[in-house]
Amino acid sequence: MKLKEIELRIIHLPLVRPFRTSFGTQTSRKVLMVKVTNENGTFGWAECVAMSEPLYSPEYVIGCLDLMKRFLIPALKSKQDLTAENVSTILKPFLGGQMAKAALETAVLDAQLRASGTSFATYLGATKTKVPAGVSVGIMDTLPELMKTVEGYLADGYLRIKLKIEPGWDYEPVKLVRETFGPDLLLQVDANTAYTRDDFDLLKRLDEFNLLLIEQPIEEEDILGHARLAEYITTPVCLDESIVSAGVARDAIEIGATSIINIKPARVGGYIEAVKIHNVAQAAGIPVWCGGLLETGIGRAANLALAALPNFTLPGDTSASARYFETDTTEPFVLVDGHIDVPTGPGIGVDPIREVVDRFTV
Ligand code: OSB
Ligand code: MG
Repeated sequence: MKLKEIELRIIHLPLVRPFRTSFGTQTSRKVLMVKVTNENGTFGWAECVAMSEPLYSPEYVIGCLDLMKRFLIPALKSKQDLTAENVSTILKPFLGGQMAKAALETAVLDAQLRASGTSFATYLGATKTKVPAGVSVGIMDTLPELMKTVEGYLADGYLRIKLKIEPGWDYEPVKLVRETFGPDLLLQVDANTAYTRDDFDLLKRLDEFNLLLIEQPIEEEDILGHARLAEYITTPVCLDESIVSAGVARDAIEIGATSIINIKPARVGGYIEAVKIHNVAQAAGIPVWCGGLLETGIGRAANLALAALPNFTLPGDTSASARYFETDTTEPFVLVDGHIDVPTGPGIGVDPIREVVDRFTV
């Protein structure tokens, strides 16, 4: 294909409740939306999941916008024979920018698949028609508030609870949730790099709660540190921030730093790289699950397709629209018996609601 036009817009959606992690509190979601249109008139949509500030990853919304406008889009626009499969090669000379690159690749892939009448699920190799949903629970001011929130999510039907932790909000909340909701609750924790190599004894105390996993306890560059921790504790270590490519995933698995992987397509440059990580992990007997970055329906639709691949054997952070937004950019994704249906239409299988997108555009 040859790109004719690219529309970039930033929308600003309020979150239904603040989401606090070890790196900060979010009360709203600024999303950079991308629409590509080809010379033959077919179009594709994607959202860039970078946050407003570079706190989870070095990328941030305005930085992505600048990177796209200045470097990435001109490179793609100059190609006569653009395909989703060659986007990453074309953009490779520009270092970093995985989230910006992922958004562009995904929009091109959406256009390509809409044109051929193929769904993301089929293209990526999905084997399921619905996926089990977990939910990520932020850090709260008080334990009663946490109990009420978890209780609400379990009543909604979520099949797995992930608690955000940080020093000072770890042993006690995890203990209380485990004791209150019982040994059968699928429970895991996510530290977003809040601990250090000096905290291994503290993290070992979590072993008694039979957690599914502990996600990214220490800093992202310290893969060897995670391997040491994995030897020291019984809770399986799961990397998120550290896994930026299939090559890093291969190495992290080999040195024993991760026995489960959280795959976020945007963190690794797109869905094509995400499938490579899925395959690397599968070959090594390492299960994966699909993470989230507070996506609106446009991003969520594609994540659900990815989460339907066979080695995604744990519930993901692919929650229902209502977990995040009063009004979503698409028809809302809903939970049915703790599962969300994988879209089946061409491309990502959903369309942005133009009126909503226009209303929230800043
Ligand atoms: O580490 O998984 C994470 C949200 C923003 C940034 C990082 C993370 C998260 C989540 C929420 O845990 C996942 C979601 O529900 O989209
Ligand atoms: Mg995480």
